[in-house]
Amino acid sequence: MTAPLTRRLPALGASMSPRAEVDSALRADVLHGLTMVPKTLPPKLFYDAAGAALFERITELPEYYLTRAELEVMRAHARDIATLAGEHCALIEYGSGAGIKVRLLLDAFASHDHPVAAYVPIDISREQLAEVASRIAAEYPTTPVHSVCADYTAPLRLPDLPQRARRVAFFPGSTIGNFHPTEAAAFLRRVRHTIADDGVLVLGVDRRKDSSILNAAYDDAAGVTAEFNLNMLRRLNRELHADFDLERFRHLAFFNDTASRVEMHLVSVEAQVVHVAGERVAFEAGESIWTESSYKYDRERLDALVTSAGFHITHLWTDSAERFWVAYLDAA
Ligand code: AVJ
Repeated sequence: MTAPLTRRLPALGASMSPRAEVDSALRADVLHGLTMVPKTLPPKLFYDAAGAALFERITELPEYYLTRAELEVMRAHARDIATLAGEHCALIEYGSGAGIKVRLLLDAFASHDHPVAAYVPIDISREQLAEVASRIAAEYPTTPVHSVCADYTAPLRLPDLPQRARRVAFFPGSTIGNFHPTEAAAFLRRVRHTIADDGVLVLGVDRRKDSSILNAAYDDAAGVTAEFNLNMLRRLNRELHADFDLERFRHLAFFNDTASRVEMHLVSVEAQVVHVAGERVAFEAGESIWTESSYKYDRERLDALVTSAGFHITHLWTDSAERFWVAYLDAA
């Protein structure tokens, strides 16, 4: 993996790494995944500019309750979080996306008369990150913003933060669900290391629930999630000179109860050969590319996860329909 790419605002539009470097990492990830059994592509590849925009549309779908449920919890408890975390905090957000949720926290800290000493948004979607970081820097002029365009599934280096600032990590959206539980624990251990002994983690987690609700959330009637899934192939066609025919793959999403995860796949509707970055990739009829897992947590699984990563749940909030959790975690 390449080194983390950091910069200070307002260096908008500055290229953070040579294009060729990015492409070779993408090529390696994709060819590695497509030679595995079963074929797999990592969900981080969803988020090119078109994919980030499609995900924003998903968050507004009637079936996709996650974002609304989490916002409900954040609106109810952002002030509690700011009170608990206290003064002189550096806020580090893993996956800043459209930058909506963090405003609730930034506002809550500001209304307690102790605005955060720094905000570090980390995201893989370069265009969206640049836009969000510059807007937040403009709206919160006393808060230095240091954006980091990086894949946080790999170890990354963060910019220097204000001395003595308490580190508050924010990992919203239930993106933790994209990791296999073993990897989720390894990731949270890295976060635990980053925030140090006096740090905090605010974690958004989707709760395990009836499969009919989950299946609808990941296979919406309007077909936006299907479009989001297929967009990964469109991206590979463009960036890796691949020749996926989007008419010959279909979106599949279902809750796997045994593993407690929603799986998303792209299923080849017939036997075919696709070319990707100069390599041949053969598909049998019905064979799929596994593009995402979204693990769903019950209390037992959540406790096991956070405990194994060296955290302790001090507060656990949910929405009125009890679909989603926001956990406030201390270093154990
Ligand atoms: C952004 C990873 C939380 O898993 O629910 C939405 C992505 N995939 N619909 C999720 C997603 C399909 C989303 N996360």
